[in-house]
Amino acid sequence: MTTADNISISPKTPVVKRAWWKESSVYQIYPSSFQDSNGDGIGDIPGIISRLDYFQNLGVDIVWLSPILKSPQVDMGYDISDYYDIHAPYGTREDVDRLIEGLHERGIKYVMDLVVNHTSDQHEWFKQSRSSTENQYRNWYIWRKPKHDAEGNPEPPNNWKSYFGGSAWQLDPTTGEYYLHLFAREQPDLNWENPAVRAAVHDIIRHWLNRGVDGFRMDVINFISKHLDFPDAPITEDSSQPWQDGSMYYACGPRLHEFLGEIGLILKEYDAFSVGEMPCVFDPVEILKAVGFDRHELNMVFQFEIVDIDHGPGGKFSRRKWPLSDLKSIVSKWQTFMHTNEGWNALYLENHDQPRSISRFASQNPEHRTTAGKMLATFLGFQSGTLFIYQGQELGMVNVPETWAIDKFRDIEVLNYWKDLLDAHPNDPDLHNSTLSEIRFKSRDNARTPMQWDSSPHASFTSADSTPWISVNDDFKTWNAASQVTNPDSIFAYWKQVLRLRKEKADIFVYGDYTLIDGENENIFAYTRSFGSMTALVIANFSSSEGNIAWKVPDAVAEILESGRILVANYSDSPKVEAQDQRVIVRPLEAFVAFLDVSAV
Ligand code: TEU
Ligand code: CA
Repeated sequence: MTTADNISISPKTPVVKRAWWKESSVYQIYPSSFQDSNGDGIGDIPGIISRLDYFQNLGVDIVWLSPILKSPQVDMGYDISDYYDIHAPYGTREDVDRLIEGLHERGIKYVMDLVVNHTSDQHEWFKQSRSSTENQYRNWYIWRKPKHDAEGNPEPPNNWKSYFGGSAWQLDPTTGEYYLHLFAREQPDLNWENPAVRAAVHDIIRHWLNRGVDGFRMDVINFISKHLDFPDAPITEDSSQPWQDGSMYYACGPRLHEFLGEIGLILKEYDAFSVGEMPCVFDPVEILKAVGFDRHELNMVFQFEIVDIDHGPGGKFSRRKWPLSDLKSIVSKWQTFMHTNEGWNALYLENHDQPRSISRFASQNPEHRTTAGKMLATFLGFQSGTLFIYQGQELGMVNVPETWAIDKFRDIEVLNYWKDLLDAHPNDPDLHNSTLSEIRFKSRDNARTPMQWDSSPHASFTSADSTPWISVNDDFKTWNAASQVTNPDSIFAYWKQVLRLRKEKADIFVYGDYTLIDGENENIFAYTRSFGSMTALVIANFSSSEGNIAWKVPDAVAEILESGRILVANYSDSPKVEAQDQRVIVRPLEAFVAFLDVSAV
């Protein structure tokens, strides 16, 4: 079957092609919160260099750093003012050279965050662009004339909303025109229609590849091609809101694959790694256009269907209770589709934009926390795709404490959201309180608290007498790397095992196929991976409150449980199989992998 854009959708599974980037696991570092080396309370590159052995010990192949380039830090470095210089508090270009060298010495690759949908408003290109309609950089950004209301006041060219509140358009007084910014108004969107912009991006890519970078994570890369007529978005949200979701007109726009193809040519020359971030698209056919093996655009994409699963009717700061069967449909959809169609998945539950996975998908209750962290590692770590671990996830770090008031938060998204709420509802303490608890649950700052290295002051993220830019989580005395790295029962040790198994048994865990088992069960997520004579059964009980569950073992997997062996498990004694009536007693949050190779029996 063939659809538009020459994507062929295959009815049967081809043999999955091998590639080094499929067998790699990635560790994401949030530079400002990883390790401070000079006591200014901000993590930095020398700090990361001092922890190089930690990555090697964990067993990752690639380290990805969130942006470290020069930036006014309106959005924590996702607003770049110079693509060739380093944000001074993080270090220098020479520090980056040393970092790359240190990683390479340990056989680890370095992936850089490429933020080119937009720049900072302090970038020289934008300063020029806004200075006059005649400036040679004018057309590097997206400028439009105002609309006018009945009184003749200027209004934005359309009703698109920005991710960080208000309209996505900002009126610039110098020329009386609006520019587009899908994120903060200090993050103007580049005009990719302009070949000079694309050439400038290609130069940046080559520059860093030549300097030793091994690949890129590309920020909101599916937003770079917009519908140029800029239509109004349909009213899909609260209709009293003037600003609506315009993503249907800028996500995966008309020229996306042409632009990605140009970048892909450069990446191919260097055999570079690539993962694109693609919010707002849930159709795998759309994403296959970028990640199809022979398309030579991107290796893989972060899709958002899992991390958007609990967004309620009022957006991310409202809740939605989701049944496990929803998660099963989502996971199975992507697993099966990419496997059958020569695409590839990026596997993640956390990053710098998401709350902590234990708090969100399982239970951070102290009696369950370790089991929960290991359960999620099992659930995610044996799927098909390239595995991403976000700093602290390997330690079971959780969301910010319930005691955090709004003044503890640092993220522009949350602070703008809060300000808009106070403006709209100044005298509604109940609403303020309920919103604050949503913020504690979903805010991006949950992921941004400093790494918890040990039980010393500030968890040794920074020196005892300095103040971290954002508070360390209260639980650091118990929950830290020092207490876990040498403990064989820790979450850290468990992740290490998962990473090792993916390497040792790459045939099955990287290249094998995926089958969902018992899709209706609302507590237990079970799937198999198989390759040749090998089958692995992965069981993850998401429930912590149902007590023990007597799981009727489906016929398809009974043999694996009876004759196979356990590769990894999050309870210290083996799973309780009652062979006679084909039941397994699955304990709260229990997870394990049973493995059978029939050629070896
Ligand atoms: O995020 C893009 C994005 O759409 C979300 O993950 C975003 O954080 C979320 O919608 C807010 O609710 C990327 C970066 O990962 C993020 O840190 C940046 O703020 C954003 O792009 C702009 O560069
Ligand atoms: Ca520092």
